[in-house]
Parts: sequence; structure tokens; C-alpha cells
Amino acid sequence: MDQFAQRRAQFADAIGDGVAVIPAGRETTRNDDVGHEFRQDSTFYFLTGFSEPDAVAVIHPSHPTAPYTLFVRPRDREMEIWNGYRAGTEGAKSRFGADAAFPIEDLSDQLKEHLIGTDTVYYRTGSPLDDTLLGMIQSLAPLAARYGRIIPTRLIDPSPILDGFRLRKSDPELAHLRRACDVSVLGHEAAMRFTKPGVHEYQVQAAMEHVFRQEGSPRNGYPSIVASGPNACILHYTENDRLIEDGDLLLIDAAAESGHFSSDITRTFPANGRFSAPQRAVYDVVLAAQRASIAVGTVGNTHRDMDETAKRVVTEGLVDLGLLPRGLEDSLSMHHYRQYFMHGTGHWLGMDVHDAGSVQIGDESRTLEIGMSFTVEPGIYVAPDQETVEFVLMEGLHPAAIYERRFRMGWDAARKLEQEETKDAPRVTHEIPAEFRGIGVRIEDDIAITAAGSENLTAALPVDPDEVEALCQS
Ligand SMILES: [Mn+2]
Repeated sequence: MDQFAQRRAQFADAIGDGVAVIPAGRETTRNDDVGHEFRQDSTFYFLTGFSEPDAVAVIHPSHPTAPYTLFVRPRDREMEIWNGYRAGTEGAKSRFGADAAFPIEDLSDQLKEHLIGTDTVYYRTGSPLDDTLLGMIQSLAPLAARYGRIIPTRLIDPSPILDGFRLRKSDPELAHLRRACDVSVLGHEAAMRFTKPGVHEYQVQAAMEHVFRQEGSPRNGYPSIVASGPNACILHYTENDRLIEDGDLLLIDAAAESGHFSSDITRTFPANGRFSAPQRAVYDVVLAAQRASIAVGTVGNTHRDMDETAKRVVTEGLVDLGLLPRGLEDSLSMHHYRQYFMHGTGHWLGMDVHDAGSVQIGDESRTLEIGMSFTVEPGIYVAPDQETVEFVLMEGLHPAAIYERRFRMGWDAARKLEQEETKDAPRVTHEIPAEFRGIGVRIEDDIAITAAGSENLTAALPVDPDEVEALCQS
């Protein structure tokens, strides 16, 4: 049994008498008849190994002849000449293990056969298939009303089941992740060697991605962030078109994919090969936070443990550097550090760079287990164009709660409420030391927890500032 069949069997056990309808990714148009680069939806690929768009998988464990059906684009000589090879219904069966396969156009008729007699459908709403599927279920209502037949009455999101599978990596999955990490390390090394003042960010990007491709990675895990100087303070910067200047730091957050698994690495290094004193001071704080956080990323600890460890070390450093008005405990409890460290310390890593699986279960942070893999990526970003910052002297505004509230209430309403809550709180205006303005540093490695312990999969890429300088100068 191949890994995809194994996953389907595991999923079939979990859904029992139900029917699961899993749509593939869709192509999107860039302009005219040109599409954006297509990459299969990770959950669909996880279950099928099928990388073409416009497909639907139906998993129906109790079906007598077709527990696994694929709906795919049919073979079409002319379309294939223009747009590329298709496996077709024959290939869906012979190469991808489907018990039955039909052209995608036949979905409506064929799917009905699976739904009649089934009470529970596992389907995640939000795909363009919604109208088709829900309309189809509705059209079956007379069968239940007049003839007493069983039709679907329960729609269940399969994501918690599938995300749970994806959260815990098997050995073959870990091997793909390892390869993605190894390739990404080589690309980052090439970027450090290549970079010098006077080249554009996109040229560094090309030098790095050249290595990704040469080493066998068909695509990046996400759009490369190559951010020099003040651009490093833009968390998801992807323009990558600035001319790199002498004295700049270059922050690169980029990684390759292997076997549909993605690495996720960030390094920050001096374009001219030497950190300035303020750059080095900020770098040392971020590195200390990252190392401390990685050290607690072990079985039995939680995501929150890692996050709080990183925040404490970062905040301690920010206080020492004169970037915060109060001491360590006040700065933590009033969340002043968020002026400079405004994102989380890490996320799950796997087929998607921000991989499936919740970090919390209810109010509890998830405990780390063997098979989990994640990033550890603290950062400090000092805005280039801000001379002073006003800190609210008030406790109890926990950022996690504030963010959750933003999702629940909507951002505008939640922000209005925040302003209301802090309206009468005392404030202190703090001057940001000029030498730190425009410095952005993030350091990110990929960790996997195996039976042998926690392993840093990207440790081969230098992170020690002296080693980073040596590599940049080589
Ligand atoms: Mn990341």
C-alpha cells in the first residue's frame, strides 16, 4: 500500500459510514488565458497524490464497489497539446488507486449515488463546490419526504481529523521535510555568499532560488522575502526590488519544497559582511531568544512555553537596549514588547508552510509530541520612520485575547473597543534610540520532534554572528 492509500485507509476508519467529498485546488487566472502557477491543495494531495486541478475525491468506506472515487479532467488530445498531460479516468484508476473514476463533468450525477442512503457527509464548506453539493443534497429532499429514504442530514468538516493526521509526521513525511530543509540551507548559504552592496534584492533571490531548483526542488514553499535595510521591518515584504546599500542588513525568509513538504528559514545578515554595533546588539538578543525558545521545544512542553520564553528573552534585551520605558516585568505584563516583536514565535510546519493543526485546544496550548514539526522565529523590528512611541501603562490587554476578539467581532469593531478601553489609561512617550531605527532581525529554524528528541533540521545554516560574517565574506 502506498502512503496515499495508507492515509485514505486511516481516514476511512475515522469517518465510518459517512461519505467524504474532498475537492482539489483550482487554477486561478493571472490574465487572459494565462494562469497563476498551480500547486495542489495540500489536504487533497495528502489523500490522493494527484496533482492536477479540477478534481474531486469521494471517499465512501461502506460503498460495496467504489470506496474511493476520483473525478478528474478527462483525457483530451487537443487540450493536452495546449495545456499539458492529464491522467484521465484511466490513469486515476491505474496510477492513483481509485476504485472508480469519472470525468469531472459527471460529478453531479455520480455523486448522488453516493449520497442516497448516507446520513453524514464530510465536507469543508468554502470551496466553489459548495453550491453544487448543497444544491444536490437539497434536491434529494423529496426522496426522504415521500419515500423515507436516508439522505444526508449532517455536514461535518473533516479538517479536524485530517489536520490531526497532518500534524503528526510519519518517517517518510519527515524525510521529505528533511530534504526540503537541506535544500533550503544550501540556497541560503548561496545567498549569503552572493550578497554585496550594489545588487538588487531580486538578484539575491535569483542566486538563492537557482540553488533550490538545482538541488531538485520544483518550487518554493512560499514567496521569498528578500528584505534589505528598512524593508526588513515589513513582515511579509515580497516586492524584493530595492537596491541593497552598504551598511544594510538583509533579512531573507525563504525556503524550498520537496515532495510537497516545505521548509521555512529566516536569516538576517550584513550585506557588506560586517554587523554594525547596533545591528549586532539587536541580533544577539534575537539569537538568544531563539536558542532559549528552541531549548524548551521538547516533548511535554507547549507552544505557549516556547512563545513565552522567546518573549521574555526579547523583552529583557529590549529593556537593556533602551527601547522600552519600563523594566522587564512591566514590559511583559503591559505587552510593550509588541511594539518591536509583533508576531508569534512559531507555527506548525509541513506540507503547508503554516501547516495544518491548531496551536490551541480550547484555552490550552497544545502539548508537543513526537512527530510534530514547527518553526522557532523570534524577531525584533524597529520602525525606520518613528522617533518616539507612546506606550499605554495598563495591564490586562493580553494580545492573544485581543486577536481572538478581532476575529470574533471583526477588526474595526474590536479596534474601536481597544481604543475605548485604553482611552483613560496613563501613557508614557519614549524616544527610540536613533541608532536602532530601521533595524529588523528575524532568525528562524525548523524543529522536528522524533523518538530521539528535538532536532533542529536547519542547524547546518550558520546562525552564530561570527560564523554568519565569515560565510558572508567567503
Ligand atoms: Mn515561519
